[in-house]
Amino acid sequence: MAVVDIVRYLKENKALVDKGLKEFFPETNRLFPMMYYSLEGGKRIRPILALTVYRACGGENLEEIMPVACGLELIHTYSLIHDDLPAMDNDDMRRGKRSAHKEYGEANAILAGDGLFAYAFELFTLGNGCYEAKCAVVRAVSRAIGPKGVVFGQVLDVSKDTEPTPRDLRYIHLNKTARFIAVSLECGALMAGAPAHRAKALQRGGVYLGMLFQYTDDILDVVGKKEKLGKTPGKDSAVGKITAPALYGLDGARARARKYAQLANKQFMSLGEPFAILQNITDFILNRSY
Ligand code: GRG
Repeated sequence: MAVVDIVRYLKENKALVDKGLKEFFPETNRLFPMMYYSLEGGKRIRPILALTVYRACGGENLEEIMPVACGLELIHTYSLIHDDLPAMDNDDMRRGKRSAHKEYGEANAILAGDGLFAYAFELFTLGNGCYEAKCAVVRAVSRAIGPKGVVFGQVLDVSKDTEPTPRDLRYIHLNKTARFIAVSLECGALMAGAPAHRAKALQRGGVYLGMLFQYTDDILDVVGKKEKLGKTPGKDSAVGKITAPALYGLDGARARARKYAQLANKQFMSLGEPFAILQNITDFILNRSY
């Protein structure tokens, strides 16, 4: 595997995504600044994964992938706004500042989320990618985030009616987080016109990467620092959420996170040298502190 300065790679690509997002946010009306407020400050992991895979699959035209990459970030941000609402996790802080409902009130926060969600699908249709690829992106994303994906994962996450089992945890992590990370990789492949078997292989690796991502998120909720996380740690355990450390202890959760990293890397390695950067990203996520 080639030596890559992964911190620099992520920083450069985050800057690229931030620039792309800014261009999609002219001050059209007073809703747009409220939507943009919540967009600022994220790590941009999902769009970076889409860009990375797009390039690894031979894609060379940023104008083709950028609207899709930004659309993914809009949907992710929408999910954070709604996740923070009093009816859900009731978080006052997000991305290092007041969460949307604290800043603008609950009704405006809900609407800013709705605006981001709808605008994302408009972005998926923009750019000079081919019609079939855009359609495939809309289908794949809708499936990953809909009633058999993220929304269902969130239903399980907010329900407190059963004694949690390892199976419950796996199912929540898979639906709430992993499917969305996985579809971000798949979108990169689809926009680059990669063959279906390659897009599927990337999606499979993305599921392991997404499971790893949620494990490290759970672990950071226990050991992370507020200044680095940009949100208050300890909230999940305080409200009795089912998390990896709650079920397996910190060491057990860390061991399982390493296992998911290995599974992701095995899958990415099988795809050949152009995809090696995904192994660097996996290792970064395994060891992340924010
Ligand atoms: C239809 C997408 C959709 C959602 C509706 C509200 C809801 C249902 C789902 C919430 C899902 C959720 C918030 C999952 C947590 C995923 C997660 C690990 C978030 C943190 O992601 P980071 O660390 O955050 O990438 P930044 O701020 O860096 O982008």
